[in-house]
Amino acid sequence: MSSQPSRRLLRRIGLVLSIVLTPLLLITAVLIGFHSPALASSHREAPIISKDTFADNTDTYVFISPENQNNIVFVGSWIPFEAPEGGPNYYEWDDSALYDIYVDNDGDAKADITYTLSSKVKVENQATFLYNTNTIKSLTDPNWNRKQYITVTETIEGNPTPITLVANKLTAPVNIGSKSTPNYQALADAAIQTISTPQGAGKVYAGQTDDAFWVDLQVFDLLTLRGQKPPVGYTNGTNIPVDSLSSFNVHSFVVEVPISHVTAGSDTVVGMWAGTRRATTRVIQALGTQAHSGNEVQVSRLGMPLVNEVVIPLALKDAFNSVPPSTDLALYTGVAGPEIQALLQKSVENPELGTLLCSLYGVPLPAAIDATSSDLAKKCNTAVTTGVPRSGRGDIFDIFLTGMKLAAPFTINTKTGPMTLPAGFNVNQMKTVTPSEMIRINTAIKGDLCSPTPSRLGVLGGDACGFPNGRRLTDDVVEIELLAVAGAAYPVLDGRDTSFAFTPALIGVLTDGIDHNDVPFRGATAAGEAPKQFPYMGTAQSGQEHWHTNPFFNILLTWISKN
Ligand SMILES: [Ca+2]
Ligand SMILES: [Ca+2]
Ligand SMILES: [Ca+2]
Ligand SMILES: [Ca+2]
Repeated sequence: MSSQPSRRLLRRIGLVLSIVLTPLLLITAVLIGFHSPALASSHREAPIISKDTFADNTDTYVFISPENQNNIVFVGSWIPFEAPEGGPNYYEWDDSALYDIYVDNDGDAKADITYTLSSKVKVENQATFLYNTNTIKSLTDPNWNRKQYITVTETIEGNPTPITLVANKLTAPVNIGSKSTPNYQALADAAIQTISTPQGAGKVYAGQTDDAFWVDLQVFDLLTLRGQKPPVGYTNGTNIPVDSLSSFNVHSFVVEVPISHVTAGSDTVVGMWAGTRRATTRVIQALGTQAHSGNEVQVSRLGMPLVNEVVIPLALKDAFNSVPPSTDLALYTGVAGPEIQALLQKSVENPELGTLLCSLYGVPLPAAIDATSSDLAKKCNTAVTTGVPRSGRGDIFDIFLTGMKLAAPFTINTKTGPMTLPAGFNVNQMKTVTPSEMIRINTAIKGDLCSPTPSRLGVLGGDACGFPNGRRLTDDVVEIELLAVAGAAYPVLDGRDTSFAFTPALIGVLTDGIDHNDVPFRGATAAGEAPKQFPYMGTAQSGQEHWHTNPFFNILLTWISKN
């Protein structure tokens, strides 16, 4: 497994080097030549939500539709680590939860459009313990005993009456195996719903899919990146990278609508995040029943990947899951008290991950208090003035909280060749800026402006159509964020510390050896290729085929690829 990407990537290096002009891109090119690294996006990232699996957002994505450049696609995934063979009560949407995808189009950090998924299970035959009593040949097949129906609404801000886009339609069953679900793809496709908006048709899918995130979670062993030499990798034991999420499924809610349906006025940028709501009160009743009542409150939230995982400190993780982006600025500027303000601001503008990279592995940080000091407290921290937002790392602040505007020229790869964007170029900042955490995408950056060979490193790879300008399924966000924390984007987004230069020699260290998803996305012919077909996520993996990747399997794959 590890030998294949390196040959492919070496070829890409040559390609990139031949057209790269800016130092940042050179750095990226060097980076591509080495193996990559890791952190899970938002899987079990906070103490309380980790005990509420069915409400746990795992990832969010927003990208221009590969099928239609006039459409935008929003994806929310939930339920981490779904083992495909997890029966007899297989994974499904939680009927007592509401799953939301939020879109802000005017920059006030409040949702202007909310897509809400709810579900209802109907058991056809209570006399069996089985999920299905024979092969499931269609969604309406009576052999599928535990059917689930979905409803999707669209709520427009200011209009109290939601619009029903999908009314009580069957979703797909889970992918069990070749006896129960021999033609799983057809079942999943049958669950795709066509929806209509005033600006044109769209699509919805809400059901089991492959988990599109990939990462070696062993990174949480004191920031170990397997595949690297010690001290970054291990001295003893297994040092082979593993995609910890390989072979696992999630449940995904995918909404595709015309771009013009979600943008406002002349602003081409929108922000998106997802969340889960639950009723405040659950009453455990006699005979194994439960009752849910009270207001629906948010218990999970996810915009940018890895924010709650590695940016937000433990003390605030579950609180973060409970608040909307519209409260972020108030918390950041001290409404909840000076301690929280200081903690939040430090978490973003002097990220702990950067301090760890610097103190454990000697990665130099931008705007270090004293870059030459032998005192790690000075060398490995950036000064932050509490109460003055963006006084610390402006690059991290912009990427996560406002969207990006260039502080210095930056060259991207386009269909017609390299194009240098001038200082001041607006990558993905809305006209009105309310600092708040969400994924922002400039819907005008698409088509010919994208790199003809999409870079898994997104904007850092010279591909303006990738993360953190939106997030595609193929973007290697673990690596992009490690690089960003190490200052790869600092010169073009902040640059106030003119003595800082991102060190190419360090780039090979910040990789986890896992470059792409374990299975092809929908419509693609190989893992790592861009998806071509709605709902874009890889087809749910089968319980029959479930073989969780382990180092020995990797060795076997490597051997097979060489022989
Ligand atoms: Ca990676
Ligand atoms: Ca989560
Ligand atoms: Ca708004
Ligand atoms: Ca996967």
